Amino acid sequence: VRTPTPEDRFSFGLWTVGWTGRDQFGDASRPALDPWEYATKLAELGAWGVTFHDDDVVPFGTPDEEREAILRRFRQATDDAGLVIEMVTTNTFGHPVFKDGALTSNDRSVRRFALRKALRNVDLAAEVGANTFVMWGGREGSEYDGAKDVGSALDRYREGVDTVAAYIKDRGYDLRIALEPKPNEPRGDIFLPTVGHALGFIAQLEHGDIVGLNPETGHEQMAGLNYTHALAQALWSDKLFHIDLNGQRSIKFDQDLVFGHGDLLSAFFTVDLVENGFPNSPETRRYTGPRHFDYKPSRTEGFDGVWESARANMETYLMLAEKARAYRADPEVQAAFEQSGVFELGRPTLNEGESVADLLADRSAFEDFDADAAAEREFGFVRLNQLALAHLIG
Ligand code: 3MF
Ligand code: MG
Ligand code: MG
Ligand code: MG
Repeated sequence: VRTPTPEDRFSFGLWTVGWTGRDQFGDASRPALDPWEYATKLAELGAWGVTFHDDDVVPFGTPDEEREAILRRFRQATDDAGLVIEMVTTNTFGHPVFKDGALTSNDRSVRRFALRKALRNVDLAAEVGANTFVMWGGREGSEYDGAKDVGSALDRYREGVDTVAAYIKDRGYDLRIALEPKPNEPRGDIFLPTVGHALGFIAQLEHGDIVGLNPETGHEQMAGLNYTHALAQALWSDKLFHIDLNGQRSIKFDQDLVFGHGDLLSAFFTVDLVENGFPNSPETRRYTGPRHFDYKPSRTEGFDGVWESARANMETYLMLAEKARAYRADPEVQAAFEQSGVFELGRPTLNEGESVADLLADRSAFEDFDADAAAEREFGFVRLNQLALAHLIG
């Protein structure tokens, strides 16, 4: 597989390679490097961009002057390495002040603090040239149903996101918000648990036009859902602003494995969608954002393993992209699409200009329709899937 180049637009969160291995049950298994060291190394590996939480670069509570100095040093390093800072996000989950949430904490003073933290970070995001501002509300949620007025919590969530969006517009920043759904962990239940919930929420916003989604592979799969379908619906809704690629093996804790190290066939179809678009509308509905990884180098790995795992994400993606291209171009696959009705689904159900009255008058559609005969159609989906599998492992 070729080495990744900036044209591939691979990007990584600093907190991915920067994870020191501290988990619920154990201490760090690796030391922490300085943020600029991670950035430089990622560029060497062929990454195009980096992303970060405010606190990944400037530790929580750092005085302003020191903050400026750290940010200058970091930006010097990314500039020198030719890295783009494509997305910035806010840590509203780490400090214990956020233990009951940030924008939806029952404590109003915490909500105001969280908003200020996010707004300050919006300024930073614009300053470093990011186009996307991800909001992952990891602590927005509850363990006990009686402890949260969910109606009020959603009011406050809307108030918070709308305030941030209004601020972005007011300042004229070239920035869009991407909400990141997750069903649980660290809260027992997190608000906006899936892409579908988040789309419903966005529809209730005043400034929803600049609010979209950052779906993560593992987050949808933790809920037993189909990540590729989640991307597809977000894309269909013009809300696929950003993606977090990683690997997850079924419904369990958030594993953050390397992309492809979870459900590989699903990863193949994810890449197929991102690279090739919908079979019936490949040009018009397309994801054009970065190929962003949000994974964790396993706790068993030292720094060799950290860099190897970062490389593995990109390598997997490139291998799958190659295979997905061959899959779509394969005449046998195209024939199987035809037989399967994949193209037929692209055709509107009603004829052009046909009214409901026309449909009701069409006896062939109902009265004379031979349901039993139609039921005999073979779709050939298994063969189609086997062709995908053959491309994947062949
Ligand atoms: C947690 C996550 C987060 C978000 C990040 C926003 C720490 O499961 O996925 O990573 O991705 O906060 O980008
Ligand atoms: Mg995650
Ligand atoms: Mg995850
Ligand atoms: Mg994520």
